Amino acid sequence: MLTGDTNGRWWNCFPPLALWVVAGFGCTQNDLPSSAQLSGQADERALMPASQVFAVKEQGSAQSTAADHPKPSSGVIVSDINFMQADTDGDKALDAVAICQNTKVCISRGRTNEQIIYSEPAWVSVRILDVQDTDGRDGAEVILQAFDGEGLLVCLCVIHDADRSIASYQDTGWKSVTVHAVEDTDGLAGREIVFLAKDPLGALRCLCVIHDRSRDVQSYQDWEWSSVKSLWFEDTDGKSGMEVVLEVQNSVEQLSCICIIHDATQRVMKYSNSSWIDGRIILLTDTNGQTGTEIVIGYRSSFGSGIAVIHDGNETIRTYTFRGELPAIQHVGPSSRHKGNDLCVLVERDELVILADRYEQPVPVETCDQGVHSPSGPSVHKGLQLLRPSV
Ligand SMILES: [Ca+2]
Ligand SMILES: [Ca+2]
Ligand SMILES: [Ca+2]
Repeated sequence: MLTGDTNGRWWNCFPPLALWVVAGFGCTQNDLPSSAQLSGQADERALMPASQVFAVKEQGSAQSTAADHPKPSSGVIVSDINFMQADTDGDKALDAVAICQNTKVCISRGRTNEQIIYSEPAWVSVRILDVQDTDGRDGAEVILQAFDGEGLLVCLCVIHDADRSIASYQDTGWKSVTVHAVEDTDGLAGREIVFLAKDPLGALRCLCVIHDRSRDVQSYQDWEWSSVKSLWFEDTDGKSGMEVVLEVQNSVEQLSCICIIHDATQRVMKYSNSSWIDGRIILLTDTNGQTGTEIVIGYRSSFGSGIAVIHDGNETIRTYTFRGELPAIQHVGPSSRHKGNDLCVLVERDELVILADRYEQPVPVETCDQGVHSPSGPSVHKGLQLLRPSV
């Protein structure tokens, strides 16, 4: 029924099949990622459409909480800001930030009523994306995109109202940029601006991170990233700074890797497995009670299906393989005596199993309550985040 290959570093799970591949990874800086590929097991089983099998359902009496839902930072920042209030100069009083005359950013200082206009000759239109502290110094910076008369990107610009300056970030290779988040990715004061840039031919140029604090741009690139399916911001290693988690599919829409950018150390971890035919991230949750969130992937293989849990904190993957269709996670919650969430999963022939970090193998149970709840207490969802991809 079940074949649980669930222990330790995943390349130790199948010693005869383990194969290291580090190929073509072109980070523009520093370290190559670790990369492992694992040969799959052959089987003739037909594949089900993804929509039929990637299901995560809640059971029991638990109430949904804010933590049940994906973070807004998973998506693209699309809403333009025409007006907002924030302390932009660091004097603790709110200032008013607005688009004015279509091409300029006007700030009205709350304490003095002084009007300050920020513009550049090349700005024919501007979009304010966010107002956040990006440099780690007092005052929130205004993050904007400016375009020329033909609608082409002039810059990603950051207005530092505290010292009345504009930092302009641009590159001839950036035909278009999509800002995905303004988050702290390096663990240092100030939030970083994370975006995907495409070149004039529409190809992915980079996942780039603006460190406005030091006025530099970190560019992460890989030939495989031409089709980033979705990206998430999550602390996966338990160290300060959010990691950027990329779900990457290849040209035939097979899951090609989960890549995790550790911007604090400028390192990219690449998790892939040749047996992943199609798959995606279905859950971000803590499974072991240690700092750092685990990434749960559901995938189909030629052999059947599986669930892989990436422990980025110690750079391991635990893989559970099943012969049937992709298992559906029924419940996620803590056990009575252990930290971290267990997964209760419906597998082939309508059997339920518990996948828990402390067990070597899937543990069959009659009901999900058996494994993941304290016997007398109410069911609790803790740290559950159901994911919907942002394409
Ligand atoms: Ca600031
Ligand atoms: Ca930072
Ligand atoms: Ca981190």
